[in-house]
Amino acid sequence: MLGGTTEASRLAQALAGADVHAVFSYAGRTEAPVTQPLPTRVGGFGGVPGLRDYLQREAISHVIDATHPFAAQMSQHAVQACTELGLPLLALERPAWQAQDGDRWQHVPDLAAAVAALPAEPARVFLAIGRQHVQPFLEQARHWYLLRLVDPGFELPEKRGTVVLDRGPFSLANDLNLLDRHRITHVVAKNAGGHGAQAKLTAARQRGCPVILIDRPPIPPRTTVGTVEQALQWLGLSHAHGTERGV
Ligand code: 3Y8
Ligand code: NAP
Repeated sequence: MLGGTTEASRLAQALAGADVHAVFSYAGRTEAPVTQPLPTRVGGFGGVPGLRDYLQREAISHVIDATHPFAAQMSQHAVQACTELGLPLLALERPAWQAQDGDRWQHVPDLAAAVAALPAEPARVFLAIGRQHVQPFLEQARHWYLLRLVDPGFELPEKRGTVVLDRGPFSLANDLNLLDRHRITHVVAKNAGGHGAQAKLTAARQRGCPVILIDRPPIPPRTTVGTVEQALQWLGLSHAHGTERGV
């Protein structure tokens, strides 16, 4: 299984509990990822050819893509490799977040549109999208940024903002405190879905804070479920009994 999300961790628990022969895969983007209850591999496969060779060498019978909705390249590669090998592929993907009463969301299609959506007047922006795409926002020099990252090592220029280190899943109390302490006026987030990153949106609603929400990138069609239980059923483990399958 291709991991890296809260749902992937929950599925790993269920597979380990059912004695399924499975291996958990991380990309290796963080220094010390959460330990999983399954044999774990870390690092890229080497594109589609590398993934295809891995799946054949390890005699994998089923692939479950439980990566983040924004991990579009990994998901694309999984579709290609499994199609070429005729391997069953399932995506475990949480539904996108939907606005509720009180939400002040502006949906944008991508990162560039999120930068363009920032207000004309100086703002204090909680940029909750990780560290890969910060530069285009920093170039909007009138704004102050709060970054939340997993690992240390990313410094902001003086007076341009502050970095907090935290891994999540995050709590509402934590994120309300973050908005208040840093006097945040805007939140920028990916429409990740799920519960692990949702607290900042609930906090923004309670504070009447506008959110610029980035739509998910396109991913080719594949069989998709939204819950761990559905993934277990797909594996023929409706009540989590043992099986000879590999994942
Ligand atoms: C390496 C594994 C679990 C999984 C927990 C979820 C929840 C907490 C919220 C905010 C948003 C962000 C970021 C985020 C969340 C969960 C989940 C989720 C968002 C870890 C993890 C890995 C990563 C990679 C990391 C990215 C970054 C994105 C931070 C582990 C903790 C912003 C996405 O420093 C970097 O290079 C980090 C890169 C990809 C996005 C980016 O572009 O920077 N996730 N996150 C996975 C691997 O190597 O395969 O370290 O334990 C996993 C989790 N991150 O098991 O409980 O399920 O979504 N992750 C976003 O949603 O916008 C933080 O701060 O509110
Ligand atoms: P990505 O852009 O879709 O993938 C880039 C490359 O990283 C892939 O082609 C693959 O390398 C490698 N890779 C990605 N996920 C992998 C995995 N689970 N196991 C092995 N290799 C993997 O991916 P990303 O957006 O950087 O996400 C990386 C990881 O962080 C994923 O596990 C994802 O679930 C997690 N994550 C991402 C986000 C986010 O916002 N993007 C948020 C939370 C968690 P090769 O081509 O060499 O095989």
